[in-house]
Amino acid sequence: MIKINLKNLEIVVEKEIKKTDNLKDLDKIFRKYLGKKGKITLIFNSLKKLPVNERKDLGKQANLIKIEIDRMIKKKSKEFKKEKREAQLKKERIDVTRPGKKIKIGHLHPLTLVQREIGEIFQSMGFSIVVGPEVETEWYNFDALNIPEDHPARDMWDTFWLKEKLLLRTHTSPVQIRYMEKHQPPLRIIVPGRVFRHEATDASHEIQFYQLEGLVVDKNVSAANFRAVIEEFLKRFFKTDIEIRLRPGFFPFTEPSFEIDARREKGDWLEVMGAGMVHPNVFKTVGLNPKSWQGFAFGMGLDRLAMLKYKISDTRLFYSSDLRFLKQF
Ligand code: YSA
Repeated sequence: MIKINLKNLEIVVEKEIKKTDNLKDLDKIFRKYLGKKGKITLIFNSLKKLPVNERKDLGKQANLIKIEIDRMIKKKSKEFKKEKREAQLKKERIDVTRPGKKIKIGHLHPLTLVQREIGEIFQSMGFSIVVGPEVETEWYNFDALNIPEDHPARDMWDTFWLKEKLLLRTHTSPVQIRYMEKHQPPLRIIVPGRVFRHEATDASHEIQFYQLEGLVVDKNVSAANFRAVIEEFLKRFFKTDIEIRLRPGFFPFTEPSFEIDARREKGDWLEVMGAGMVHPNVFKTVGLNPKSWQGFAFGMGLDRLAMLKYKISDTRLFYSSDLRFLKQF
């Protein structure tokens, strides 16, 4: 006969269950007692060998303890499942009151800002904005501007040549020609855009940079008008005292020609634009009579103006894609 202290067994199982901290161990306990070869199952299996009176008694007790163990295991299992679900909920909890992640959006490049601001100033002075192609013909970039093939001024504007007399424009001046071919004076335009030069870079020179061309053609236009317009523009653009000086210069498409330097707070002079009175040959090229029309034109370096405005010491920073630089604007 199997001798088992059933009451004692119940206490032992209870302790075992208490000690477990996971479902897997709990399952082991189940199998140990109630599984196919479990201790309680074996008791049931042995019952038939017992005399009837003992059988009844033990069978009843074994049944009671089976029910009890089963209940304890189920209870513990429920606890485990609840704990697990709570932990999961805690982990996955969404706090709808938390501020969202801010999506970073960039901002305009300083050269774009400067180009737009300058555009607005000139528009308020009655200028229209016109654009032209970056890939230009040799004719518009040079010949039409009174710079024939053997002219030494071509050295000053070495560029990147493409196929079939096409090139990357060295300045925005070709748009003067393109515009005057199609429009009759009086006219007043500005032409912002990118230009290219095949030259060594340094703190004030890049191989690509931005210019803003200006052209005014009318019956009575003088260099004094040019100076007045430019001074007004610089005053509005810099909003601070800026010194300028006009130096005599040379451009084949203007006569006379000047170069304009600017500086602030007695710093170094920086050449910011070339300019002059439209050359008679340029008027003739576009079919205008130089005796009837006069004009002034200028081409300013936008990068240089931005350098002065924001006190930037090296023009190459504009094209460096360095966020530490760009984030300051
Ligand atoms: C002159 C007379 C006109 O009737 C009209 C326009 C002009 C300007 C002429 N087309 C021109 O390109 N002159 S320039 O070679 O002296 O350049 C004009 C300005 O561009 C310069 O004053 C300077 O501010 C800027 N610049 C020139 N080379 C540069 C540059 N900026 C950055 N990098 C370079 N490599």
